[in-house]
Amino acid sequence: MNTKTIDVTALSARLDEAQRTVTDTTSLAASHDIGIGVDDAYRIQNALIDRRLARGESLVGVKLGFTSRAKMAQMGVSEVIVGRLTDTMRIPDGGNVDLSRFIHPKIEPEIAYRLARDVDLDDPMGDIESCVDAVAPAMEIIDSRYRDFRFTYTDVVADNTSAAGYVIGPWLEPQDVANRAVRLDVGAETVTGSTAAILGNPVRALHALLDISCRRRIPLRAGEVILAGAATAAIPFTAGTAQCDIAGLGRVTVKGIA
Ligand code: OOG
Ligand code: MG
Repeated sequence: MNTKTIDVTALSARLDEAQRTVTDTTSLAASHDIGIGVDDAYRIQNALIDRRLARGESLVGVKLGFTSRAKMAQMGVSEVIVGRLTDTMRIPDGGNVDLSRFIHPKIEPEIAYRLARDVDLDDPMGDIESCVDAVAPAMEIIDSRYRDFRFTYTDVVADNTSAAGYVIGPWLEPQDVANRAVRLDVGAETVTGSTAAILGNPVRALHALLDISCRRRIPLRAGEVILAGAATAAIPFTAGTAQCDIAGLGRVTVKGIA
């Protein structure tokens, strides 16, 4: 019988330290002599979030990852993942962010939903769409704590899905956001795509989230934000303005300060 267990405390401390000291670390899987399963990875993520909450941060939402093929192909991971957003990750629309906070930040275009009501985690077939009261164009700053953004599926779950920052544009009435043109400009780099890349329709990200949240007991509370996952591959976030335009939803910007 294998009596070894994963040291959740030590592994979460390592990722927390990497984030706080802006120093990359190596794959947990590679440095662990026994496999880290998906359940373990979410336990490490929980412990990591608990450390942040103990320092006074508060939970403000959740994010999905790998809901588009562009992201799956870019990172070599093909299953939807969920991470948490805290208040210190929020950057106001049009605001500045100090890039020295991050190890090797990238930015990606997202759709944000807002919850008006708590979601019942005992009803995986529940109507999560009816809990949403607003939708907005958004961007996510991702900053893997792993060297060169190289990780396994369980590594990235443990690392709170590379979550590092987010910015949300003007909130609008809930609406069908399928097939909207997406454009992200960062300095001389531009990436274009469609919201259709997000599981065919970003609303499916809500259903995927409900399924994972019910299984993993990830609370979804009134007032929280949901990032549905990037529609395109991420691009390096260099100094200057990053701007995301989503047809019919409008624009969101953030300025990276070197
Ligand atoms: C993981 C985060 C993926 C998305 O929108 O697909 C993600 C990563 O790419 O480092 O946030
Ligand atoms: Mg993302």
